[in-house]
Amino acid sequence: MKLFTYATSPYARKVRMALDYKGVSYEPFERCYSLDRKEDLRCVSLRAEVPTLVLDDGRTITDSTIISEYIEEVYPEPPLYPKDPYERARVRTIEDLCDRSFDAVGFGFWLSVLREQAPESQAMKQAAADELRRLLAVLERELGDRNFFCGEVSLADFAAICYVPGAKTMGVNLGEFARLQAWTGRMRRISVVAADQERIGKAMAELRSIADEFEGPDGRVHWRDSRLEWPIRHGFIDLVAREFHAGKMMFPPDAS
Ligand SMILES: N[C@@H](CCC(=O)N[C@@H](CS)C(=O)NCC(=O)O)C(=O)O
Repeated sequence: MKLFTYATSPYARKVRMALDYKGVSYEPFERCYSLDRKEDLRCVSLRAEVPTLVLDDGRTITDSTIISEYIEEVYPEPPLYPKDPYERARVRTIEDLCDRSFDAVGFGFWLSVLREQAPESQAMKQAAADELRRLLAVLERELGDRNFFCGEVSLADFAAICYVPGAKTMGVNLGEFARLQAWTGRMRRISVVAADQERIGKAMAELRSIADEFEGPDGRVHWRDSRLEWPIRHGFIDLVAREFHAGKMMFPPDAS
């Protein structure tokens, strides 16, 4: 199998950890953001997003949640979803919170760093940090006194580890969330998580600029669903309008 992936994409990281945890072998193809950097990915995925899994017979699966469910069905051991239906629902809920809300808050934060000169930049950073604290409090409650979110290690843990350690960069002290901090330590001791942390650490160290990471060569940023909701909900609609009128927004292709 082939996996279109990218070291800093939380969606791709989640899927990679799931495959590694189950001992499934695949060939990773690093494809960074922006449509013009990944013609081959465009040919196999309607939305041209990472992660995309290409099976040995050429069939493809896109979207980290759908890929993870497929992997679980084809490679059930070790399981990444608990047996209990309610706990399975909790895995999906926590994964969704990460994919939708944590992603949007992080996107808002990095956009404010990228647009440092914009009048809204400081307020956006503050709004992102404030909402991140509220999201971390939700995770802290979900974790409760368990070692992992849903008993044993599950996809919920792999989804969350892609976001929780990033709190520091956004000015939020993880020490405010003692249970999550201890969970982070436990997660880092899992070999596939340690390997992921090494990959992301290396990618961040090699980053030349935020623009390099965030924008394609045409200067456009990838927007979609909750990434669009977040700045509007927080009152930064003028910044979004300026981005749009300056031709700096990139959306997944039509009919995807
Ligand atoms: N719902 C998708 C979201 C995937 C996604 O947004 N991937 C981003 C990277 S984090 C991407 O490939 N963006 C396209 C681009 O920037 O060109 C999933 O769960 O896999």
